[in-house]
Amino acid sequence: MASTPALKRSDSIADTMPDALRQSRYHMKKCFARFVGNGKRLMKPQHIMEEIEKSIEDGNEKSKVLRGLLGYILSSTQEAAVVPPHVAFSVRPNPGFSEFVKVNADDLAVDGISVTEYLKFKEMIYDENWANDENALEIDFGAIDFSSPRMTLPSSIGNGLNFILKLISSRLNASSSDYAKPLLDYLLALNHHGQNLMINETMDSVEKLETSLIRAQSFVSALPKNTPFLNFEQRLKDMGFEKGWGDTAERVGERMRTLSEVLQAPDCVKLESFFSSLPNTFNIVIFSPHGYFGQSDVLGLPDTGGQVVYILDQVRALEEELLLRIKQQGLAVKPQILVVTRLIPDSRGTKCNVELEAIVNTKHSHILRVPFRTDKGILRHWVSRFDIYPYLETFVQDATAKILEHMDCKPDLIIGNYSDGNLVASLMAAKLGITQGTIAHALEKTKYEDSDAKWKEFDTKYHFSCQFTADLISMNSTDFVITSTFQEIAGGKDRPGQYESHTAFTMPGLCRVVSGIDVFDPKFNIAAPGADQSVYFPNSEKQKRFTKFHPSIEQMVYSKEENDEHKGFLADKKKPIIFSMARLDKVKNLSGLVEWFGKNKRLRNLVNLVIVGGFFDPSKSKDREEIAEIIKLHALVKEYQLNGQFRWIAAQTDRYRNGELYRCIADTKGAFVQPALYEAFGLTVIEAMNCGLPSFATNQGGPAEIIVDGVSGFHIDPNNGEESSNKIADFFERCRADGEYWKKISAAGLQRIYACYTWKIYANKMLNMGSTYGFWRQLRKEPKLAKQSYIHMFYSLLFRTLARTVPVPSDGYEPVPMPK
Ligand code: UDP
Ligand code: LCN
Repeated sequence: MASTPALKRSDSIADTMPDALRQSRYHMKKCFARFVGNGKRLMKPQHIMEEIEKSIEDGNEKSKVLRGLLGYILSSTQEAAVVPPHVAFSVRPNPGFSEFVKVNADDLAVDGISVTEYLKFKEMIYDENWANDENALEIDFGAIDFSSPRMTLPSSIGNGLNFILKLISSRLNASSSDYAKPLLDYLLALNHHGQNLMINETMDSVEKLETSLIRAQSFVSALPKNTPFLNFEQRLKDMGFEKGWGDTAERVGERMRTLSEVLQAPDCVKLESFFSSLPNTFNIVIFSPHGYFGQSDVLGLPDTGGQVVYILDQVRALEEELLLRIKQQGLAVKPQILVVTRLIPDSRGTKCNVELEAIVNTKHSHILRVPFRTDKGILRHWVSRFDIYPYLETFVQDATAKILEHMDCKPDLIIGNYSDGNLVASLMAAKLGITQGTIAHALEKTKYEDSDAKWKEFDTKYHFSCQFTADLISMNSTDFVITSTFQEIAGGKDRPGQYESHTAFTMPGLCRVVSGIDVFDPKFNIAAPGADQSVYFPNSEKQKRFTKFHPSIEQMVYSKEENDEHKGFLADKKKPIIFSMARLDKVKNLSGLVEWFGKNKRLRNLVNLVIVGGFFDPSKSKDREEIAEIIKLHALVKEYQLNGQFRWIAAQTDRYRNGELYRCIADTKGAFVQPALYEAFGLTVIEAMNCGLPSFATNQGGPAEIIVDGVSGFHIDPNNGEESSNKIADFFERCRADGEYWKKISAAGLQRIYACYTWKIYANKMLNMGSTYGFWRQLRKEPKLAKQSYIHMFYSLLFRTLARTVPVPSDGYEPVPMPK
């Protein structure tokens, strides 16, 4: 078989395409005539393939063309903007790399074009005047960021921390002690509430630090290893050292040796160990303004899903790691983590109207809620995450005041979540000069086809103009970005990453982004979340099971009665259950799963289907997508006569019972199915796998990385229901034939989780990022300030104007309380 031709990185498309076209000139002339035959349009890969199918009738010829270099180029094409006589191609030969060429359909002449030229071609389709406007607004973060170091290897994408450690170590290595001066200054600035940590001002040169370290090491090494720091604190102070080195003589000695080595001959491992031991993080602010952010009775509400679960688990893991680090630093500091969210007076029975709430299973962490305020007063009710932009500027002002009051100092690290939280985090971090990290969970841009080029169509409903602008601001202002998977950054072979899709795009009539973000920027890091293993553990761990929930779960899944909690019934209780649980968003595709099940007789004979999501009366929902999905589900139940084989359970808010529900499904030897059209990460997938459930999850997005197909679970194609439902049916047939198969997949799923998806690994990575990027931003103060002013201009001139166009309700406010 002929091997697939691949382009070397040195081969440009513009160089190779003319030859490739020449080789199939006759067919290509026909193809290009078809491409341009319908006038201006944006062609997607499937359209390109359809046209090729139609143009080359002879099957042999067609496969010859498609097997060759030309086929490779066309199959790497993301889209093509047709503006007769030209077709402009955006080709993505590898994740993170794009190239642009234009082909003249008349003579097949090929020219390489710049990203700006490509975007202009695209704009010609939607808004010709804008495309031709020489002064159209062009955004180019690359131009302002030209001096920032970049990684080059695709394999290093998402491993930015390592790259930064290498850069720091090469700077420190550059022999002259000038290079170590910033490190000395950084250590001198470390303090807690004004009290010096690590070293004091007597340590006024790098040489002095080096010699003092040698003296101090020789002193501590003579002490018994377990001698508490307090016993020799004064002696170290006399040598210029302060608290923070360690709790025992042994640890202090080790850490001093590490710093000596770092000053002498730094490398990444030593540097990481050094930064992870520094007492520089005690107070963390985590922003998550939208949704109902609470600890109980909130999950399953619109906009309130995995992000809340993620943050609460993250806080617990971070606090645990901080407490351990602080103890080992020999300090008695209480760390504070504040999750800052919106206070919603109309809280629908949740605690979202309470200002301060301690976080369960933590010692010092809280949720702080700050209301949305406008000149009409305090907004009482929930607003969709898509409509949230007009409130954010005032929110950040009010929240900053409350945070400083609560913490009694500036935080050391600010983390944002999702577009709204990241924007707020950027504004606060810039104002106070604090290290910032961002987490998107999901960027909306890739979820909706052509959401950028067709932004005008979407804007009244989704306000993507605000959202994408906000995302660009925070991606560019943050010091580091935490992602859950590689694909979130740079996608896979066929699909660009969520961040990658912000590299270059256009919103005709608004702005042309020629350089939005670079996926080779070392700010990107992958740190995957876990699931709380005290809640989600295997069904085989019988003694730990939450048996008290069994009667209510039995009722919820199997009772014949229909009420506000469940609809439909399961006639045959012996069948395994395939189970899914999600918010009732369109993209979650629960209705797709119900339809696949309805259509697949073989699957219906093998298993029952149970889903958890939304509720049954559309008039009770305020969420546009949820209403449409509810209506669709009712229609599908009727159309496919699902009664007796399908149970629909309303959204569930108790995670302990949910954990037990997954396990009860596993008891039936069932499976979990995650059918989303696109899933950024997919916490339900790791929850199910933790409970020992074999899982089938969408190949579109994060789950494709979580599961190794056929080993620790299965990938399914949400756009091919027939294939997916057959894959599930095959599994259950195989389980019938082979009693061990179910157990094998279940065990491999658990193995995968324990190796890669735990909160302990996450917390350690994240605190190391906070510490290292905190130092890195000091090293790059000037370029950072320059970029900050560009971002500020972008915010003031564009974002603010756009946010003002989002309607705010005319009523539903309460008065702002008088200051105390
Ligand atoms: N969830 C829940 N009840 C529901 C639906 C979802 O408790 O009715 C929980 C689910 O267990 C998971 C989270 O919400 O912890 C959903 O996270 P995921 O990452 O799967 O999706 P997201 O909603 O964040 O898009
Ligand atoms: C948002 C999503 O859409 C999910 O895919 C993630 O699992 C969740 O946030 C937590 O990060």
